[in-house]
Amino acid sequence: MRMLVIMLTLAAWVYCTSPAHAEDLSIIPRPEHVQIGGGSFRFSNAVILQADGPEATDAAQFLAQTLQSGTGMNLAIKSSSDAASGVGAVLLTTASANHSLGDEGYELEITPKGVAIRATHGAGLFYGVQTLLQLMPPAVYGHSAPSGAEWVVPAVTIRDQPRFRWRGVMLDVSRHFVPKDAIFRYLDLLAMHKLNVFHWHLTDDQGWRIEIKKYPRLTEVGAWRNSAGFKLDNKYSTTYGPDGRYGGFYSQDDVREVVRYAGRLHITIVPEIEMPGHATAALAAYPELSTSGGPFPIEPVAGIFHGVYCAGNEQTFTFLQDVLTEVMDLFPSPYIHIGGDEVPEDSWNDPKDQKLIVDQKLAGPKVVETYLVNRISRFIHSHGRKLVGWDEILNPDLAPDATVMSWRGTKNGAEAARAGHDVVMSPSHFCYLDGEQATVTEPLHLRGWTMPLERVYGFDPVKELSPEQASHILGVQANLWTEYVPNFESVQYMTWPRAAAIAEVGWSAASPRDFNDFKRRIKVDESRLDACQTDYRPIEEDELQRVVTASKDNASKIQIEPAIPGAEIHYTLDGSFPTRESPLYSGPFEAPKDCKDIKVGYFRIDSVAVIVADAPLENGRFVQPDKH
Ligand code: TNX
Repeated sequence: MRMLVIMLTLAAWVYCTSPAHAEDLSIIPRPEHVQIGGGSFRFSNAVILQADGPEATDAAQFLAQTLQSGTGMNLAIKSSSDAASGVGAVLLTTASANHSLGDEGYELEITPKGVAIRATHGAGLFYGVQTLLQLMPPAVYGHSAPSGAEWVVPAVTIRDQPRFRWRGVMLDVSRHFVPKDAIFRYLDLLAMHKLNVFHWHLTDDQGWRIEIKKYPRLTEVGAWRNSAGFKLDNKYSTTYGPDGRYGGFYSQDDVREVVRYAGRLHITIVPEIEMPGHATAALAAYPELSTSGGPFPIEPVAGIFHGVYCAGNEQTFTFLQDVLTEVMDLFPSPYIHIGGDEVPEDSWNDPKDQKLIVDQKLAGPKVVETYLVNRISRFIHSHGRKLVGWDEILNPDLAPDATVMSWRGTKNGAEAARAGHDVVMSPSHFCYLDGEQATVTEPLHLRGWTMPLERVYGFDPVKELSPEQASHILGVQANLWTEYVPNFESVQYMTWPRAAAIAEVGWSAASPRDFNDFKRRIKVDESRLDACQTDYRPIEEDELQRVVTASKDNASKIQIEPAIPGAEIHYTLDGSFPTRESPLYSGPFEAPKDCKDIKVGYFRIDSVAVIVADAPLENGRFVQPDKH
């Protein structure tokens, strides 16, 4: 089915490669300035890529590799001094760029004779290449060229640069582990949408996911739990060790590979090592560093726990600094995230922390966390890096160069900016991708609130801030917590297309913001995601209102609409959550009279994203068709 959609989209594309209007292009995020020219430029093996230095060569190589795998074309790369310029050339250059383009901006000029991409830095050239690729048929992102496809781009001049320099997505790999190869694929898609920060949430109560040579028990003990957890059926999760336990971790070699890969995509990876709370998995391995002494299980459920590092114990600082030293050796990121969220207020009642409060004259328990954060901040700072933390770290005594990630609304971010801290806006009521994408027909989720595409798209990180405060807003970030996102397909489903909305919030000018136009472009983006074989939530499902009806010919029969193309339908009549083992729907049926509701699960064939809708029944009959 998906294949058919790709082919139809492709066919439509080939016949309209020369748009008359800028509004016909489908670039995400929307570029700053677009001027349509006349005619088009055709890619073929005869086209030469001319690069004028190492950064341009990197961008040219990325373009050549993408075209190679997507179209089968083999384009030669030449240094611009020895290549014949003119017809049939794609020029990539940092030499003649206009400096007002900034660090990440670019100019892309396409005429029937050739293509030029100009930027001041490699990142800009890379984004120029991404835009060029988005002007091609979406199949360019795939791995098998459809026969007869024409690789033609419209003549156009684009000048473009980002609104914010931090355009991030956070992925929680603690609650559910995402293997290294999947991380590569995830990064590819972030880069396609000009997102430039991958915040890797590597540790939490439910799992420690990064090898630390000095403390091997962190991954020997901390990376594994007895079940998939979160009361989920084990079969929805995919990463089990040889002994059958759930979990996994990245070796230091894995991390180096991922960091190198991200670097080529101009993505900074910001690692997060949670402290002082959300530390149960670490403390299961080293309970002597905790406030209570333990023992601790690797938590198999969601929540806020008392696995907290003891700030009154010097060994805690030795440990945390050793861990961060290895982390900073692995990650070149200027920012190191230390968590800092959701520390229970009564955490510091143990004798060592009580003594610390007296000795250091700390004004109450909340300041114990600040004491720990500021010591760690000094340590990170002395290594030439900056600390980032969730907004709970905000406190009058917080080290001035600490960056605050505002998740409990935007007001903490606004306050932090007023106090002179840099801020990343990531408020849960706009940016949390663990919220369901619609009110019906969505997978099991944690938040119990709805985070539809339109809401994410409508976010403005500097709304209601003074110019002075706004100058401290580094940018925006979407967060995907994975308590109920048990495998990589579900990660993709929850990420796309909402991360594309965050990309546009972070990159494109605040106005115009036209959601209908964004949806039109998302339809094309879906074809790109199809070509990448990436799951996502199709936007036409927004129009999905009613999935259960009484059948027309016999009102006593229940009829379930095949609302999601290609999905298997399973249902339950006892209120339980449908699984693939629940009865398979094969046509209208009569429900028992005592049955109160029907739950319908749409199971995509190619993933386990479960989509559930409810409908009330009375005397075994479906009663409110218009209210769903
Ligand atoms: C709060 S946001 C958390 C996470 C949970 C998330 C669930 C934040 C800094 N902490 O530990 O996974 O809610 O939405």
